[in-house]
Amino acid sequence: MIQNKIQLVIFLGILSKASCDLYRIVLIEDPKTWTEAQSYCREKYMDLATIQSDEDRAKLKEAANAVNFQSVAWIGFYRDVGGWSYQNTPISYAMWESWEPDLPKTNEACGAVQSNGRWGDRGCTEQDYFFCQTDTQDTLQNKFKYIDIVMNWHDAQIHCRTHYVDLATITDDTENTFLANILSNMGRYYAWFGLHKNPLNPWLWSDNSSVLLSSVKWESGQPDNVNGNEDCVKASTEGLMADDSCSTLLPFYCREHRRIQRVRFTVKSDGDLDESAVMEAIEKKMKEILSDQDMEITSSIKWSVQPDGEIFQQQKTQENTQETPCEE
Ligand SMILES: [Ca+2]
Ligand SMILES: [Ca+2]
Repeated sequence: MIQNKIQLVIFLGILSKASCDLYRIVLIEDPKTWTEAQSYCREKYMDLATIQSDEDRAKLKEAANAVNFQSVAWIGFYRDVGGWSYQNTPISYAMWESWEPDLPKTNEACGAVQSNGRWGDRGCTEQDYFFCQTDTQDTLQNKFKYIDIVMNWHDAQIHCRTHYVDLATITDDTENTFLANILSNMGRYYAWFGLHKNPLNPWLWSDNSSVLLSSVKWESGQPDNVNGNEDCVKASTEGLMADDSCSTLLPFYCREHRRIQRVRFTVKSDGDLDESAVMEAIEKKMKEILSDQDMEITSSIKWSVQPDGEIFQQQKTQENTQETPCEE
């Protein structure tokens, strides 16, 4: 007698595949300094939260409301205190006077070299003599030009760019001493050089995302730097920001990234579906998809059981299901 066994054939195909990056803002209520909070977020999540859009503010509010939090907490925004540069190239050599730079209350500051060889930050509208730099590198005498006329920093820069290359860049002790000696020989105290703190971008995000100053929402009257060292930023539950001392202990918001990969499978079978066989086939396929993206399943797969007790539902009609991939 021939045994007539029904062979179950399962065909598994991918109907659609879409991935999207989602994020969530998490409130950590344990108070920390800004730097401690940053380390914590970087270790457990992605970074301190970036609050730059209405969506960010809504997610921040959601995180606060979830635990009925009504106070202020750190976010990933801070003042660029080390932002001294030559034409936006950060300085690698500095010879500040011991109490300088001391202009925390202004966002605009320009650098001057003094006859004692030390540097000071000065209001850019001060009138000072200045040093230009030429395109000749052979000797220090040829490389630098002392201009014995007083101008504000910006006019001095225009003068140097018009007649030479730019305001001077001081890169080591030899150059610094050379310029200081010129000043003391001339009986002058200050001279501008190319050192400048960029006034357009004094604030940075912890995660290095670009700062769109137009989308940054401050509390009214902030930032005021009232303590002179308010280089870190906290936010209200509405996402309105204020500067505060970085050593203040505050709760904080972290940003968490989540990647959602949505894959729709089509399963065809010539018999009744054997759920466990389909599950096994889907699991295999998912591993293939993830390994294509250098990812792996780190925990076991969970299956949602539908109200009728089944995991899979037979699709009777071919619907045109246009899903938005990022909806959870
Ligand atoms: Ca100063
Ligand atoms: Ca403040």
